Amino acid sequence: MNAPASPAARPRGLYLLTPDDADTARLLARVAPLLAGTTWLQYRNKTADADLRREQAIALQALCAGHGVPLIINDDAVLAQAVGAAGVHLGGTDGDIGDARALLGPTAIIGASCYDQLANAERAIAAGASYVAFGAFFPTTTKVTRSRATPDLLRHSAALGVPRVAIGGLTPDNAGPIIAAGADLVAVVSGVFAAADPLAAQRAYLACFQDPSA
Ligand code: TZP
Ligand code: MG
Repeated sequence: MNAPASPAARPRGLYLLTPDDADTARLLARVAPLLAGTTWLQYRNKTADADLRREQAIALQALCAGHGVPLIINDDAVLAQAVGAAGVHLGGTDGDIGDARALLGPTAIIGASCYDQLANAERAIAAGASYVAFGAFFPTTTKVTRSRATPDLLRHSAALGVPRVAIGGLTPDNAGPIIAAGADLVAVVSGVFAAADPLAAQRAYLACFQDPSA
């Protein structure tokens, strides 16, 4: 059910970010059916306190390990290490990429928010990032965003040599041209978790990878 891997086996497909949900059992029940079609899962919760974040990260790590899906922790490399997650995602003010690499080791997946700037991506990769994220591509109510990335940024960043993630307001109706422009992974919160039928929404995103020009 996952999107097909590229010839170089670069990760490709749906990068699912968790919604803020204070009920851990409910969060797991929402995530579990989606893991078969998820390339990477990011634990992101902007409203939980430290104890709940730790509880949820531990539970998601166990769930993801059982499905062979890498779990990436948003914002917090120390939490990623504590729960044995596959990696961490860092925004511009979330801490140093080199420090995270030193903490998590050479095989960790370390992602960097690069907003709408190729130079941010080049710096992040030089510092040790293993993927870069550009966005927001479209308006979103999930996060207050201050940058608007474009398909041209994806076209002009093909030589970076690491997976490129597109994020922000992506839907099954607008993801195709973003994938066609070069996004390896489409990162999504509301398009899946706020959908009436999250599994059907997920299938619709994955169809965009089969035929990005559609
Ligand atoms: N970073 C840039 S936009 C965004 C994040 C975390 C929110 C993406 O959420 P949605 O609901 O897929 O637009
Ligand atoms: Mg952050």
